[in-house]
Amino acid sequence: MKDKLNKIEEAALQSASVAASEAELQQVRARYLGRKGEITAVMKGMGQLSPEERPLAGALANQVKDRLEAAFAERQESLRQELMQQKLANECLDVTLPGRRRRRGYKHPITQVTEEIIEIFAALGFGVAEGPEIERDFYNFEALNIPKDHPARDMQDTFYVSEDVVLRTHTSPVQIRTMLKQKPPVRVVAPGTVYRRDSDITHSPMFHQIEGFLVDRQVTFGDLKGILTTFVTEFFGKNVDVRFRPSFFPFTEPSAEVDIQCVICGGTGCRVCGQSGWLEILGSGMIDPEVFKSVDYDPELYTGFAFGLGIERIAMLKYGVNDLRLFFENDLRFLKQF
Ligand code: 2U9
Repeated sequence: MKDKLNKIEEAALQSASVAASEAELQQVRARYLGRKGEITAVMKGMGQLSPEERPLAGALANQVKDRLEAAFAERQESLRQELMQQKLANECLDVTLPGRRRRRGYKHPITQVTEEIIEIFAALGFGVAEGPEIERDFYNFEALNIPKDHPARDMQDTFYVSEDVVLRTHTSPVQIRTMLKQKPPVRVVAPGTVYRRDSDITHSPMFHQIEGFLVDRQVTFGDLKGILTTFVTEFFGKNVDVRFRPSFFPFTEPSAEVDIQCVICGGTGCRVCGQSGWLEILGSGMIDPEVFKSVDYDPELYTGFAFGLGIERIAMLKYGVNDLRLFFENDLRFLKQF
């Protein structure tokens, strides 16, 4: 009996010492100390011993059992330590490493310029209005005194959805809709996307405009000049020269285009300004009485002015961009510079 127990103990200690994980050790433990284990079997067999032999054998078996329990516990602890050391080595964290820089998004330059223009006009008391990009002929042309045979209605310039429906060629229909909803005094700017059948380095079939208008009693061309000069000097700087040049639009009379001193050459003449020293930046005029009639404003009572500008063109001049298509290519190397 004693020999047998010694052999079992030796084998159990050997197995425990080579068990490579807690699970393996658990199996070893079950094999020797479990309900069907070898030590348990020996203890169960003690019934066959004589009553004199039994206490000694029992004490011996219990001692072996206790030593094995202790040895298994010790092995288990050292396996746990090993595992912990391994984990610490693999999962080490260097808290002194510099953090990863997060890349921030930017507003598109066209959005930035649009917001800057809106802000200047907001400070002058103008609100903001928006409208649909797919428009009825009436709002885009008819109400704006653009007669049926006017070149602006030519298939060359306009995307037709149907005979009566177009992609708006300017944001002017927003002003028509505003006037139909609201009586004077009104002061509104209308920013938005517009569409024209045109495509080269200075024209895109989709581009952005901001138009504005003011209607009240006794509004004069002097008011137009004052507001637009303020806008131009706020946007391009106090020192830039401004001039008003007579022009024609079907929806304004009289009409004027506004030029600034060329921001590239300072007025001496270059390729950008076509050697003239001046850059055209917006169109404007006193709203034609015919337009007032189509929105049921009394032209005897009210006068007003309107203006329009292309945002891409203004952004190109402000930032010295020479190809309008760059704004629509979404190349981050370009966009990041704003
Ligand atoms: C109403 C009455 C009048 C808006 C105006 C212009 C002159 C103009 C162009 C600038 C560059 C369009 O983007 S562009 O090609 N616009 O020159 N726009 S007056 O006049 C209006 C608008 C609405 C009811």
